[in-house]
Amino acid sequence: MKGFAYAFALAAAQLVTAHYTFPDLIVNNTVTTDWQYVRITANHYSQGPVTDVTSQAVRCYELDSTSATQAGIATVAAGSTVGFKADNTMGHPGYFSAYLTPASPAANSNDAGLGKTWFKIWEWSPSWSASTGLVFDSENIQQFTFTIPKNVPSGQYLLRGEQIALHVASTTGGAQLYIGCAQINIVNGGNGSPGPLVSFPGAYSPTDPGILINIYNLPAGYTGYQAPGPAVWQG
Ligand SMILES: *[C@@H]1O[C@H](CO)[C@@H](O)[C@H](O)[C@H]1NC(C)=O
Ligand SMILES: [Cu+2]
Repeated sequence: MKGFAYAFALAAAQLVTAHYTFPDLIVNNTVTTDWQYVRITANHYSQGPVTDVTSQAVRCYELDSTSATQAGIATVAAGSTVGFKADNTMGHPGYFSAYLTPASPAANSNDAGLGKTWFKIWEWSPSWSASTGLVFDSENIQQFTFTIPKNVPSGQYLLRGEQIALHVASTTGGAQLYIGCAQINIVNGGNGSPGPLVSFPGAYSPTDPGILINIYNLPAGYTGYQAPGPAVWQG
């Protein structure tokens, strides 16, 4: 009976912490419609995460080669606020970030973002103190927003939004990556030189301390969350 009750409680817990997708780009204070500008992802029914950070899926998690051409390209002003809305409350504790890559020849090209061309523009790490441990202020939100850097050059880009959920990240391949890539055309940009540049896959290793981590039992001498990937480009 004990085993049954445990299994039932576990199933119930998994129901209330359902998985999610990021189908909606937020632009000009408007939540756009599902997959209007975001490349439809392979998990659009299952909502399941990417768990292999070395896979091609870690880039944009597209359903197939038509995902790019079926989504539109949103015009976005540099310096404006954009974001992603999930199809569900994001019940898992995790780390959020956003990346851009120039997209050639256009944001809806399948070849966009294949090289070492991505730079991080925003992140939201859990805070930490010795008395509280890791604190995930971002838990249970349904959307996240951030600014397109003012100095980014105008042009076609992919905007990659991500949450790395860390609730079962204590074993290799346990972290759950939720990903969406919006196709955008940045206007009114500047003449900054974005960097450091990384590729997807390539930016993360399965053993990065921000990816392979037991958030409920931190190692001795822990001093705070170490975000995976490059530093945020300061514009
Ligand atoms: C956002 O607003 C700008 C003008 O400020 C406009 O050019 C652009 O088309 C708008 N983008 C979307 C996706 O509505
Ligand atoms: Cu999950």
